[in-house]
Amino acid sequence: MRIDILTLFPEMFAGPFDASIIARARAAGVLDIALHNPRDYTTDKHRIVDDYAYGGGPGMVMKPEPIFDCVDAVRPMADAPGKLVLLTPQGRLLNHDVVAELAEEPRLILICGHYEGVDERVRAFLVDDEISIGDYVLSGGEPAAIVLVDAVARHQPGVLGSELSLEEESHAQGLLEYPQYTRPAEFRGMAIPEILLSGHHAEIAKWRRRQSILRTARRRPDLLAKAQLTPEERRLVEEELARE
Ligand code: 6GU
Repeated sequence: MRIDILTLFPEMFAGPFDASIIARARAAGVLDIALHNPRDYTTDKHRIVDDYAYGGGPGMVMKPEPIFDCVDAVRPMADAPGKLVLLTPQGRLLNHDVVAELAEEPRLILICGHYEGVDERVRAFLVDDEISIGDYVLSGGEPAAIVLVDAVARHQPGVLGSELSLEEESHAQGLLEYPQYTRPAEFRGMAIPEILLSGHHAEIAKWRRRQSILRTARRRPDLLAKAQLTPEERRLVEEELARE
């Protein structure tokens, strides 16, 4: 997958893209990331990328020309035209399904918004999609782009140790993940659940499913409402929550 990122602050990506999963995906050749600065596509002496809002009001707005010109230059840098995504708190909320959908694209071109926003003509006439990572305001789209790239990279073939870990993971089934333990089996008087030492794989799988369901019921009832549970599992939730 190819990802182009248009940003006024390319230096913000150096750390996150050079460590862990993203670095491994890039090294393996399944993820090709290129950074581009719209400021390099200005034509005036002062390389101005923002201006006052028509109609007045506080804050600056990103000018349309450097963004349109940058996109025009970046498009032909790879074969696929790419899906053009604006990162903005006004976008649709990123979740597991949206990540899985974006991960299927051969190419994404991400635009990181800044200041009070971008000129509306970028939204209306240039971008294909708008994404937000949550209901709070960041000072720019860069941290959101990093989140999106990380989440999408995990879906690329060969990036995780095994493809199974993606399916098992939190949210893939619409449930939160079950509790995980590693050695030692007892630490400062805290023992792990005995079932995990039993070697009964089917019983362990049942325990984990139960833990996932109950944890989701307690912490994220909104997710549980949408999850695929058997009538028996629904009963279990009712019983356990009634007890608390
Ligand atoms: Cl994508 N951008 C900004 N500036 N703030 C956000 C966001 C994006 N997602 C949540 N808050």
